[in-house]
Amino acid sequence: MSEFDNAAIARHLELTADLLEVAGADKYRFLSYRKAANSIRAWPEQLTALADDGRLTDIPGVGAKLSASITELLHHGTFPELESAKSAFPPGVVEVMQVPGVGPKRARQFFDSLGVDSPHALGEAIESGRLVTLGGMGAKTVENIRRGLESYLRHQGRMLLADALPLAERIAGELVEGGTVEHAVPAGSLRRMQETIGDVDIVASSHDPSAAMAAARGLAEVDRVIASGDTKTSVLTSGGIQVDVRVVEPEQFGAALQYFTGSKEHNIHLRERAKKRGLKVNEYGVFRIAEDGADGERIAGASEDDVYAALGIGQVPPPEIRHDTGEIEAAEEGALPRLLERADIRGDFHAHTTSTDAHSSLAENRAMAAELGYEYLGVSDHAYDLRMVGGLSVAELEEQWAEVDALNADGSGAPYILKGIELNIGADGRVDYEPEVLARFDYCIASLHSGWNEGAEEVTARLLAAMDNPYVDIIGHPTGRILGRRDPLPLDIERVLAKAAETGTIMELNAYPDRLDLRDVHLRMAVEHGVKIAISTDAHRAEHMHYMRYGVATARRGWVGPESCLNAQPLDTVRAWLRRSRQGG
Ligand code: DGT
Ligand code: CA
Ligand code: CA
Ligand code: ZN
Repeated sequence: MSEFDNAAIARHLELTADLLEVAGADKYRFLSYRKAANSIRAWPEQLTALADDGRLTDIPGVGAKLSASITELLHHGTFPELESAKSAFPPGVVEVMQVPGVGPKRARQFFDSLGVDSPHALGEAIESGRLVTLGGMGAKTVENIRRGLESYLRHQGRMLLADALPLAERIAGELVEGGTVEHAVPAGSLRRMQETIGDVDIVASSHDPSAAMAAARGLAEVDRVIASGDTKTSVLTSGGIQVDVRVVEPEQFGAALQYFTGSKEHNIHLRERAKKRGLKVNEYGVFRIAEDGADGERIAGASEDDVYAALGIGQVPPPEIRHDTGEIEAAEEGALPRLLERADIRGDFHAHTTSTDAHSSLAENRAMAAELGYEYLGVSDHAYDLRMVGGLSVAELEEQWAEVDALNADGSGAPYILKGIELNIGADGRVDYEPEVLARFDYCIASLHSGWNEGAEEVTARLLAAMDNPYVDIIGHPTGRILGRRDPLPLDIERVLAKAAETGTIMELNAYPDRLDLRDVHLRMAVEHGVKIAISTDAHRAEHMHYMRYGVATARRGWVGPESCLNAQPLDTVRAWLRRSRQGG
């Protein structure tokens, strides 16, 4: 039996849901697959273990029928509902559906009327002008789809960090446990914690390379071996992910890890630097260059510390910032900032509950916050204007506040719950509720949830207006992007950050794996503007609060230190940073 990891199972269930939706199936049917996929992605244990014990139905949203389908999938690589859904349409139709601006109804329409069966065919239909002849398709809609297709093609073939990292860590662990390798570490874009990953690179050290390569071929996750030589083995996992395992001698491990961590730009800068000093650096070590130009004495290679030191760089730049954007110069001067760490995080400000569209109760979220060692937790459900996901009325808010007060007074010593909300930024920057209601929250997040087709001027103006509202403390997922599915809003980030600095508005770094918004370059700009960052998971079930890890990693990529991070502060500092307390409001 090949081993499917949770992310791979989730993707198969999502594919089934997508196919059913295109086919016009009952909403209840396809949503049940999506809900289950959502739980499974965040589930802390591997489903293969649960299946062995017959415990799959422990997962919320997984009943007897779905449990049987997952068991089939684990044993045979597919299940009957998926196969019958696949046979109804060419699989390319699902890809068409995933193009931003298309969706299931239009994918079906394009297929039925124009035979569009792939993103490529969609591009042709747009170029030839055939799409605009269809009912309901104005020139503006077609233009949106054209841009959506561009964005879709840019992201194709890459996976989310959160889908790849747990797999890579499991594989590295498995290699070490097997006994043939000493160290095994995920390298490449994964070690740099890039938001999307092309392939997984693992660097291993061993005194017995051929045994290590055999171990790589025999990993439980392997579906197919692509190539295997003396120092490198490439495999495809059953989830369709390519993994490159490279093995070196232990005294070369630091040099190999450095080389295969990249980035390419960082490595090129190091190589040039080495050259100027009469040195050469590659994946085997740092060498002096002999008179005749050949490799001379080897002076470093066992550890990354040695490699950088041999090049005259006293500090090792953290992998997340190795992009040749000033980190080498700072490291040389011993001036690297202390970057945020997971252990600095004391709470989470963005977590939804069963009062709106999430799957865990307030008490369950609090229990998770306690498990994570937090001091405080902000509840921030959707506000009234987002009624379609159960946005809270004032009466419902009263109920939630009573529950918060009761939990905070229960003497359990659990993390303190702050009363928050996720407001919707509407036309002209207006938000939900009357000021008297807004004044009763401990803090307010305000997010753009509409206006995806607005221009830069309009959408920036809306955000700036919201930031002038004294009750708006935090801007949620500021650019609104969803990786691989929705491009960021065309915000004028400079103006937004200047306004945030002026008004003391905090910017969210939404840690949900397909958002990571603000992104790295914007975070670094924010820090330079003196803007504070709140790293929040936007949890829609308690387990999602583990996504904080990806938020911290993204913050590090943006050179964010603990002094700029709201939820790295103790509670009294948090209160002082919120706008309302400074304004006596
Ligand atoms: P990915 O896989 O597209 O998410 O990005 P990476 O950065 O993991 O790229 P990958 O897998 O092609 O190569 C892994 C690392 O190996 C890369 O980060 C740096 C190093 N590397 C690869 N090709 C070159 C190269 O041509 N020159 C240098 N200096 N380093 C390279
Ligand atoms: Ca890679
Ligand atoms: Ca690679
Ligand atoms: Zn939210």
